[in-house]
Amino acid sequence: MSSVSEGTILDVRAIRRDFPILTRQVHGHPLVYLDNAATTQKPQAVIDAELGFYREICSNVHRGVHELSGRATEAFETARGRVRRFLGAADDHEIIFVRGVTEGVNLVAQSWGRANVGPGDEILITAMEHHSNIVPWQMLCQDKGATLKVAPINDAGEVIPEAYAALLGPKTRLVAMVHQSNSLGTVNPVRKMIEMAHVAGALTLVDGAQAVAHRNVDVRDLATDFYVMSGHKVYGPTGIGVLYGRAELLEAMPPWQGGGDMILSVTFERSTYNQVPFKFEAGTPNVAGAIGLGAAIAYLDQVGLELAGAHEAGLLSYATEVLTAIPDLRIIGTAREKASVISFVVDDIHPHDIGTILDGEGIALRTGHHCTQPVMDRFGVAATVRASFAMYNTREEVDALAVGLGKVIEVLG
Ligand code: 7TS
Repeated sequence: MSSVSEGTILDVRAIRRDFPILTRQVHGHPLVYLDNAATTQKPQAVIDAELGFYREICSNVHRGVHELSGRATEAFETARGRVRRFLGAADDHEIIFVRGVTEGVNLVAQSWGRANVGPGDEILITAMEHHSNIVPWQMLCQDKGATLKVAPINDAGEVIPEAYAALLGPKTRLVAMVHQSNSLGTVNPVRKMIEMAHVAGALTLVDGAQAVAHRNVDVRDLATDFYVMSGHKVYGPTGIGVLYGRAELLEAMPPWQGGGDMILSVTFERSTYNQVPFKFEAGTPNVAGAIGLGAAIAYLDQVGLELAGAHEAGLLSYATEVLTAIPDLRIIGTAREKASVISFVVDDIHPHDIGTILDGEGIALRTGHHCTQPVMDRFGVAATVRASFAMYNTREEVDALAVGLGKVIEVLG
């Protein structure tokens, strides 16, 4: 790995050299990758870690006595330890490997939820949740006769504190909240929101899909009961993610999926279950993915998330300044606390047309509802164009976006 961050400024050029894909051309132009909220690119260290598993130690985990299985198990559990430190959890047993945020939320809704939520109970979410932090709760509430409550947001895209407080009550069993919105960029005051939820007697789940790539997260400092993240948004592989849960909650929760590795003993009459985290990891896990995620975390440790976050904050304010100067462009999401995402619409031009023309210039960004349809409804738009930044992006790429938008407006405006 060539990148080293010295002092207080990120060495972006060195970092870019660590990401092989960034040198490729798209439609005859250098790739300008601004779709990091959908997924980030992978450094060579992560690619090597996945490849290394398949080339050197490929085998199943927790079951073989042979050398390769022992090595694979050790690498898999080392990755779990890295995730534990990354999230500030107390114990490796509190780290459950899942496919990603979507699976993590579904696990909590189906396991904890089905055991603890009943008729008349309430689950509270915010109006800026990703569909993966809405639909699993909706399904649970429908099954159990519970009610889904939604904390509204203001015109800037911030949760309205008084409304949030008013919705918390003795019936609230759990509050599920996004740490950082993928479509607005809003960073929620989750520490305060968690504290308020606990005072009301509710548990909390934080969707950290976006947040963990841009800031240091400490689940014990936040005092959250559950925290979920996806590996692929934090420079790691796809198909691997993490559910953090407080040990005593996880121990009390029933298993969700049944199968190999999650049991202690099985007869046709009954089965007994393994301890956490294995109780929640039925079947052969994504071993290579977990090892790749461990490598991504090691890479981030070396770069320093604080430096990366500061660099991205600089890009966001520069992009905000540049895009604000474009006539007829409206930024959706203007929260005071905002990170790495800029969503916008341009009068009378469909976001998909903007995305297609920009793609022709080698600029990759996302257009659509970003799996947050209620956010689109709240702002009265069907879709937005979204540029989202990672630590390897540059001001020159923001300039390229502005030039590209100039062309779009010339052609379609
Ligand atoms: N929560 C948030 C805040 C997200 O941004 C996403 C993915 C998810 C949950 C789901 O994560 P997954 O890894 O389980 O799919 N967001 C996006 C996006 O903004 N564009 O593509 C995926």
